[in-house]
Amino acid sequence: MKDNLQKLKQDILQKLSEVKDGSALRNLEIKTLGRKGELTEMLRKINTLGLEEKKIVGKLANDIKLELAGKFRAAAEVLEGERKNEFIDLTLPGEKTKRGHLHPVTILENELSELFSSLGFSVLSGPELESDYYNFEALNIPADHPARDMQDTFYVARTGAELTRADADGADSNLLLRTHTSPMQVRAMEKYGAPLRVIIPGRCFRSEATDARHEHTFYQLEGLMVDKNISFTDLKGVLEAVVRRLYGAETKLRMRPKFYPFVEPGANFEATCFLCQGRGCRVCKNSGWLEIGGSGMVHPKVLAAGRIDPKAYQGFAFGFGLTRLAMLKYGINDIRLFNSGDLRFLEQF
Ligand code: FA5
Repeated sequence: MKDNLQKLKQDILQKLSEVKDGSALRNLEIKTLGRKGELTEMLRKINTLGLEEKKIVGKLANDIKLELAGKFRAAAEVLEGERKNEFIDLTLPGEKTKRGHLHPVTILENELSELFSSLGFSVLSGPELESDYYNFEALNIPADHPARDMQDTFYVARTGAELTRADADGADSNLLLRTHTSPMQVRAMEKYGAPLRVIIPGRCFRSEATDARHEHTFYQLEGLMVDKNISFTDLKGVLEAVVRRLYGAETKLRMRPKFYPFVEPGANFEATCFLCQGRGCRVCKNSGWLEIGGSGMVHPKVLAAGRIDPKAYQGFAFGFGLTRLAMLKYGINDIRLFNSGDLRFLEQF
């Protein structure tokens, strides 16, 4: 036991000579002299020795304990002295905290939300995990409609609890990742009735073969206005105001007929190419125009699904491809960069 005590003492003195700061010193002191410290444990064992041995070893252990306590005190004083003498240069520049910033799609979403709010629209959000009913059926796209092929998506199995909600959503309603923000048209009409002015920005999903302009996960911004005596000219006026705000006062808007089952008539809308100002370039495939989204007058069947009388009210709706808008605004040539998480890309905004 005497040998063990001597060995422990040498060990501790060695470690003490290597200590560089106050917190390391405190840790070593606790490990040695603390309640469960190595030396304390050894002192406890002395009780198990015979009387004669106890006297000799006990004295040695106490001497070592006192000696080490003194060494710890001395080391603490030295470190404290060094700390006080340390020179702190207050004129050195501080460490810079890295600040994050908004994603380019969020910047655009905020800009458009502000613009539409100034036109009297409220901003809503809706579920990304949507029912088949709201995503397709209520929008006049029945199960066998060819328009479903254009918007293939990811389907999610329901649990027992969700089946109850499916009944409320409509018959045979499976869950899926929404393919567009249009399901919120019917949800908003059901909840708020007419008259109504809302926009719904949000994330959408499609089972796509991805390329520079198509992603499986992207953002849209839906708009819906329902009132008495609403016409196509109101739709065009609102869309014009938006593209001019986004791309400058000289920007022109072009609308061309396009079929969507939930509007009648339906149209896509295009803006003068931001890069070539309509002269034709690589980005607009030499057409001078860039497609931004789909729009039209709300189909009477969709108004009825939203419990609004189609004989008393009309409405228009539009869906911007928000991620595509961001590509146009910032001159980004590959949509896949948005979800890449690549900081070299994100830090540019
Ligand atoms: C729709 O999604 C309709 N819900 C739009 C609409 C709303 C029409 C209201 C009428 C009334 P479409 O599939 O064309 O339509 O998509 C609209 C826009 O979303 C496209 O112009 C494009 O900008 C964007 N978009 C569609 N698919 C993708 C994709 N895979 N990746 C990125 N953007 C996409």
